[in-house]
Amino acid sequence: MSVMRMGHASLKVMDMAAAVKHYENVLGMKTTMQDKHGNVYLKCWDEWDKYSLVLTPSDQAGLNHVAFKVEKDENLDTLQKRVEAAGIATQMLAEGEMPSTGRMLQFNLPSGHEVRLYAMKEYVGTEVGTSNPDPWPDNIKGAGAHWLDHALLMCEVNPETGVNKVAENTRFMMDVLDFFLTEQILVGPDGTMQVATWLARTTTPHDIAFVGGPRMGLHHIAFFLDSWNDILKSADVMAKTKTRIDVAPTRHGITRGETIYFFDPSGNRNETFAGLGYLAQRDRPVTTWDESHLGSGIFYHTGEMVPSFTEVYT
Ligand code: M3P
Ligand code: FE
Repeated sequence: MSVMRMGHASLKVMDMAAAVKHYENVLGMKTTMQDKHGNVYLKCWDEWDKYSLVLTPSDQAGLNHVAFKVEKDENLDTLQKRVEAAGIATQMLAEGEMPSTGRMLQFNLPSGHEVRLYAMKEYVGTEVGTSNPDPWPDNIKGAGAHWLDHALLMCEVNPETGVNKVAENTRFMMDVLDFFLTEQILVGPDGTMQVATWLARTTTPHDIAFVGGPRMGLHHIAFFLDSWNDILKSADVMAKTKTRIDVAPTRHGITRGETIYFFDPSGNRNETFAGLGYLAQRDRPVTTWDESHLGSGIFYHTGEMVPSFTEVYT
């Protein structure tokens, strides 16, 4: 066991006050720390480490990096050798480079997205604690997201030039970081072009996903909710707070997740995602969606793709 789960996402935002208000009031996160560079750190009520989201001031939206937590500090040395052996340059960032966080192994995926792996982050505990806890705390705000669940990264895919960063990333995540593939979309004349993949290290259907597009970027970060009812309530919260909704509550065929997509004030897409979907086991057969079932894979109810959904991203 080395990579355990997604640890945090670091996002660029253009208006820090508006962004903090969004993540606090709509998602229900709490600010746990700010640093001298103006970065703000937040966590969800059911998370025990100091932060799962870092907001950094910028003149544009987008992703700085995604980070995964590994089980032991020594895993970082083993993984550094494996990543380098795969032909990818790495850097070991010293402890404290990010506050309350141990050393981090930094590198870029074949798609160009920056990834960081770390083993240590300051433990602060969940809002209900570990001693005879209640099922939820009294001070829940907004959607009351439990935890940061997954990220979906857009990767360059160009059938004309043969560039397929979805396939390259997927191979890397499986061969080097020991992720397993749960679902994929295969298209093209002979149905072999891998244009989207869902991969896991935990027992949920995905911890990271890659979808092909004209350029690399961030499609969304997703937060976990318990149930369909919580998804509908989160839509109410979005209406009340005038949050821009991208896709109204529906279900994914892929992963079986119940979902709603919306934007933070800078235009970074968020998702609230409910339900386990299924228990993802390492020996589970890979689910494949073909080109003619793409629509229902993504939006199961209508079975239709929404063009802006894959065209608009940061
Ligand atoms: C999810 C998910 C796209 C599909 C998205 C699916 C961008 O977000 O959580 O399964 O096509
Ligand atoms: Fe998602």
